[in-house]
Amino acid sequence: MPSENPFRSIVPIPRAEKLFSIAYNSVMRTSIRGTSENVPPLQRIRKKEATRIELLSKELRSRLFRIVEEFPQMDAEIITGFYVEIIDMSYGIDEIRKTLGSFSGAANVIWKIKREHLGDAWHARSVLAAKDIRRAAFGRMRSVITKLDTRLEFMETVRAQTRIMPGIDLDQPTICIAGYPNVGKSSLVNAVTSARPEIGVYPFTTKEVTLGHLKIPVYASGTSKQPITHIPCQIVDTPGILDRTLEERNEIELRAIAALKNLATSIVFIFDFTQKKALIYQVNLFNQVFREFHEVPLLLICGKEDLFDETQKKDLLEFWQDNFPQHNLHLVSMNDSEELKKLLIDFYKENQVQIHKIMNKRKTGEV
Ligand SMILES: Nc1nc2c(ncn2[C@@H]2O[C@H](COP(=O)(O)OP(=O)(O)OP(=O)(O)O)[C@@H](O)[C@H]2O)c(=O)[nH]1
Ligand SMILES: [Mg+2]
Repeated sequence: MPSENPFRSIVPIPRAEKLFSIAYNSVMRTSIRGTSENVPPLQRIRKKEATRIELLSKELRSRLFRIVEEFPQMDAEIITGFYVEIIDMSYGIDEIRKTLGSFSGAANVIWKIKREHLGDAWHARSVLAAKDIRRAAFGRMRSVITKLDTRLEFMETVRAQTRIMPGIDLDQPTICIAGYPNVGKSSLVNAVTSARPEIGVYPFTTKEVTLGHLKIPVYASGTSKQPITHIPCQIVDTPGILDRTLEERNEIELRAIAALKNLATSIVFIFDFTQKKALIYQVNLFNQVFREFHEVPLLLICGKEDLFDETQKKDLLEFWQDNFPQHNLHLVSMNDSEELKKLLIDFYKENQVQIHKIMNKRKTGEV
């Protein structure tokens, strides 16, 4: 499995007009050997125009095949399942396959056009006829490319969007930050990593899955002051998820689910008890996540601690103890980045055996 975003290095895909004109200009600039002044004019022009037909066909075909070949195979066996799911949701894998297939089809049509005109160019009766034959071949090739315009535009949209997706390394532990909208997920990622996801007062501020990194220090012994090494860990910010069934979820929520399903080796679930009306929905959502991902170590955080007074904090923790005695809840403020880092590092260390078990399963495609 590649550790980088497999779409990052695909070169921009031009629109039809541009694709044709780049190929056309390159062919018309090429000097053709064996067409010097001491060869009879008709013979010279026949060779020149026939060669141009060959060259344009070759140029266009290689440009079309390059687009097809550069795009990674949309197969979860080959690229991380996360990418496959996200791209399928946004553009449809079948649509992409069909579009790439139409580029290969067009390349074959261009090859046929070349074959149909080449003999005529070599046997042209006059200089003018040779040029006309070449123009006719070029015209037909151009119209094949023009018909691909909306498909080329579509593939360029796919390329531009997919290249900015995070590069995931399945060899690193991955903590996915999940929860109801507006609870402080991006604020946490902002506090513990150098990533700067957008933070907003409105729900669904985060629309895409984004990535930050946290280094987990490893000490030789419990008394060592200096770490001997660091374990790199990916922290994934996800869009908010509402309490509803998979069928009812919007595309933004489904991106969060795709990250939890395909990337998470542990999950931090954040509650926001200041959203009182939504509390029941948050609890339902937590139950869903807990059921669905029961194998994955789960850390529960209640954010916005700074907005509660001491009595409210006490009531809140009592409420939690009475209703969910089996789950520990950590009350924190997203402004306290040191405490948050410590919480995440301890969480990793307490669960590292299970985390690495899940990492191995993900790499071998077992989960
Ligand atoms: N006072 C206080 N405000 C917080 C805390 N954490 C987050 N906020 C505020 O809560 C709001 C939402 O924070 P975000 O980090 O964008 O929340 P989110 O869960 O990423 O939201 P979505 O991406 O929309 O799902 C912002 O106005 C933050 O400033 C906190 O610990 N204390
Ligand atoms: Mg967010």
